[in-house]
Amino acid sequence: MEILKEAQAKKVQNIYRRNIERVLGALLVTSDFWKVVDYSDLPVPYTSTIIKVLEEKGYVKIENDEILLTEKGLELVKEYNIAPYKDFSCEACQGRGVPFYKNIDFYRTFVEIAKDRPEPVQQFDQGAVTPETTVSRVLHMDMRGDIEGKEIIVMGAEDDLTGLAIALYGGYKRLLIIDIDERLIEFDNKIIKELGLKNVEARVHDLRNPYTEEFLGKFDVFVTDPPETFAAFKAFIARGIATIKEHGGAGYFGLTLRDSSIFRWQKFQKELLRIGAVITDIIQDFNDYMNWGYHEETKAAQIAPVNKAPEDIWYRSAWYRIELLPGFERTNEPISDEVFYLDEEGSTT
Ligand code: SPD
Repeated sequence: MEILKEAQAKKVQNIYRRNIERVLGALLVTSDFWKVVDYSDLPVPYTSTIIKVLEEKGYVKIENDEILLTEKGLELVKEYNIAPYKDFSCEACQGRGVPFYKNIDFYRTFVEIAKDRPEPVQQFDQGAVTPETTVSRVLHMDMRGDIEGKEIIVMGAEDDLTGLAIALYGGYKRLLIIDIDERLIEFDNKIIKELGLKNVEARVHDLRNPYTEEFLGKFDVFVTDPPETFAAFKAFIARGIATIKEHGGAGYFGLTLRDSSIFRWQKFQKELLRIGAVITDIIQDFNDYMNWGYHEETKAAQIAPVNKAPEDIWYRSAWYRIELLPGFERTNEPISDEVFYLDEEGSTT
């Protein structure tokens, strides 16, 4: 409670005792700050503040960019029976429940095509998921009956190439891919043309602008991966829901705990229920993001208690699937770009 109060005094409000325990449990198995963030399921600024309080109180020391529990820290862990972080997730599917190699030809084709993809840019908070993740997303959608014969819109986050992957996979009735980044749309269109892919269109669109009639109520399924501020969540998810034709339609998106707290998840989830959605799937750590080249320029790098950049995958997100129930709400208001990417919990943009 003392550690919690100190962290809260440093303006970290959205944490509770369990978060301190998770950080200590992570420190029992790793000294890498970015792994501690991952294992704690906490936003970077919150993990950083907790580590700084632990250091001030002599429970940890930082040497050569490694965070180490001191004798006093080890005694604390023992006194409160804090368990080390454990990972028993399935090695075959990497915890996703969908092994990417179930359709190995599709995976190989996607990897070959994705090797020339544009680099992530900071301007749009890009950071692409691994090819294994993208392929698993598509297989998961197909498994849930959301590809065959469906009209699908992929909205933003095309740095993950999920739209292109669905186009390669086929089986849908119609596919529309929209993204603000011209480079990604050009990349998709080049492949679509070269391979002669049918019933698919990729075009530039800024999701902050309201949709025209051509988007509203025209699709069975939407897919996106929003930044984590509430404004961005509304821009991406409310817009996605507005594209759905009728009840029974579905939406897919990632939500992370690296740029957002569990308290904000509750706010997101309440908003989903209010709109008339039901959450059918939350697969924790489904999405693995490859490290992005602009890390040094981010708030995350500045506030981290170490100078070492992440070397391995540490940024992961849960994959959500929602279904729309009778009477669901369609909204289509302009979205302000204030706090679109960064706020007190977000730091990786
Ligand atoms: N800026 C780092 C990469 C962030 C990628 N977006 C993740 C969104 C999760 N909803």
